Amino acid sequence: MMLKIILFATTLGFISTYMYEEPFGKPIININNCCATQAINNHCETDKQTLAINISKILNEYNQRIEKLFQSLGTESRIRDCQDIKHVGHKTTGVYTIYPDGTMGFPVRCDMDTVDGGWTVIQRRVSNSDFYKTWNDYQIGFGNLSNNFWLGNQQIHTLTSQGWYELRVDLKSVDDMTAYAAYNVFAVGSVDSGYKLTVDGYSGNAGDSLAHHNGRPFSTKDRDNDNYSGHCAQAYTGAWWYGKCHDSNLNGKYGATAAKGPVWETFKGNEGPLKITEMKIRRWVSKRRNSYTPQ
Ligand SMILES: [Ca+2]
Ligand SMILES: [Ca+2]
Repeated sequence: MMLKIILFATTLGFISTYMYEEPFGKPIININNCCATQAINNHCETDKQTLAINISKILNEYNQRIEKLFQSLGTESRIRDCQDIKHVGHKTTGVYTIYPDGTMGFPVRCDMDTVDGGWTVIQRRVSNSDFYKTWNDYQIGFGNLSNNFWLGNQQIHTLTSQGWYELRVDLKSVDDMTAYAAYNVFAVGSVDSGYKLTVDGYSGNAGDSLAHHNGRPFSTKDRDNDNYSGHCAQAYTGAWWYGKCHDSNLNGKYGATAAKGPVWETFKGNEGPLKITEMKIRRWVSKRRNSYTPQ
């Protein structure tokens, strides 16, 4: 199911890119006019299904070609994340498809506005939506890349396995105060580790509300991996790298108080659910690595 969703999302990118350029020398399909004049006709559904299958075949073929192309070029030529999207010349914040090693590619939101851009956004909340979701939901990701979403623990793990990543957390309170927390080191482990969090090297003005969570596996309402006799995810209506239980809870219930909301304790406390949160990661590139010791 996950693969299908990712494939579909990926293929949308291909349609908009490749159809426009008519790669086969002629238009492949015309989605908009399909069945427009015979919407009640049963043939319409059959035609649509045939069309969908044909599109899938074409796009799968393209995926394979791109995969072969990447293999022939080597790892350095892949579009691995939003850092690479930036380097190939995109300057606008929005949704792009990336191709981390070992994947067929998937869409991500790139923040090209915050401090030099090149950020791959892994979490975003800008309005009320349901984040009280299951382990499986957090594993594969959910939401809409244009507003509220969790990218997916598996995708975040894949990304942070490609190199050395920094994390930036941007926060806005209900009274429109902004603050950020940055970490020189950010990684999420494999599923076998429970998507364990690694963070280090804090800077910023929001305070360090992640230190407590360093080294903890991820917990959800249906998976208790915390360091507490009770069930942190259920007690605080969220999903996080809970310890005993939290200093931050950015996936908490939107607007909730009593530490159950999306809070960053060192910024607005447990009673200050945040209005806007964004977690974004960026791969260190060599010119900036000089001042730090690689792991
Ligand atoms: Ca527990
Ligand atoms: Ca606390």
